[in-house]
Amino acid sequence: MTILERPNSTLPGKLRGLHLFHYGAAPCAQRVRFVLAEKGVRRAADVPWRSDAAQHLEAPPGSYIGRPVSLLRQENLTADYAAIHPHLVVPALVHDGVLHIESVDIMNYVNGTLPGPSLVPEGQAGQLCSSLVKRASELQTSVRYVTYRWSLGGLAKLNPEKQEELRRLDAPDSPEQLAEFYRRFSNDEISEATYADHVARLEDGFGEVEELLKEDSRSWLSGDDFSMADIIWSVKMLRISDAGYPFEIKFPRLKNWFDRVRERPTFEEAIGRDMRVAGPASRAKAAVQNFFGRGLRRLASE
Ligand SMILES: N[C@@H](CCC(=O)N[C@@H](CS)C(=O)NCC(=O)O)C(=O)O
Repeated sequence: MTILERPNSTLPGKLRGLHLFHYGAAPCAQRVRFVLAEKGVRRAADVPWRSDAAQHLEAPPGSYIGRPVSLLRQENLTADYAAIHPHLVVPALVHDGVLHIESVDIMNYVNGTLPGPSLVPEGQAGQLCSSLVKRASELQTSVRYVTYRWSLGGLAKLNPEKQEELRRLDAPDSPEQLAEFYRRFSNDEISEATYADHVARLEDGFGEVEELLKEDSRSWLSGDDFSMADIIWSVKMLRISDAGYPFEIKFPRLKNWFDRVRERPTFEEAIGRDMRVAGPASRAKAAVQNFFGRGLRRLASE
């Protein structure tokens, strides 16, 4: 469990109930929202993420307050947000004044602490679920590379002043090393071979899951019950699929499983409604890149 005992901001300490600092299209936040939805926690109206107005401090019982931090507008790369999350990423969850970071830890915390069906099965299925979650979270960095290269592109580049500001804001011991990533990305220092390597790593991971789905007629990734493994892999697949990767050709069983995940009302509640603009925009860009032979489809067919 990753708890920040003494955040630099006084805001988390003032919040009661559940508050989620998140972003609609961010897979790391989507997986936490998906867990919350599966646990039956309702989504109250969003409030501005910095707000400490009296009416925004207390989440109604059985609900969480969303505090969207726009990654598009780079609100995460600000001193105010660094005071909440020193690694400058979403999500962060506050529960009764206690600040939690790291999405997988948050998923486990929500699953273990709140009532509702457990999203980690018992026994062998539970072990499989945990190893699938671990494998997916190891691939998070590769998702970042693919997203920046094929979905965000020039939009996400920072000018030299902003790069320097970010270098000062980022915690030197941050496991994300976001300032360094942005510096290399913004100055075109990441080679095409590096990007291709991250695509290959993701393909290895998706290939393992495809094999698992070949084994028997399992309903969900870890067995009969929908679990944390389905949540983490489906949001990863959504991101890479929207970036133009042809899952239907390369991994048809995964595509089939994913279509079933999407049918869950909790998927719509946690993810679908946030992706009404971002999803089509990302897919349109991916389609153009694929049309001109510069998209993920080219790497997939090699
Ligand atoms: N290890 C972190 C990683 C979180 C992360 O990478 N979040 C991404 C969104 S999925 C982010 O906020 N990126 C900020 C940026 O790219 O500027 C976790 O799992 O919570």
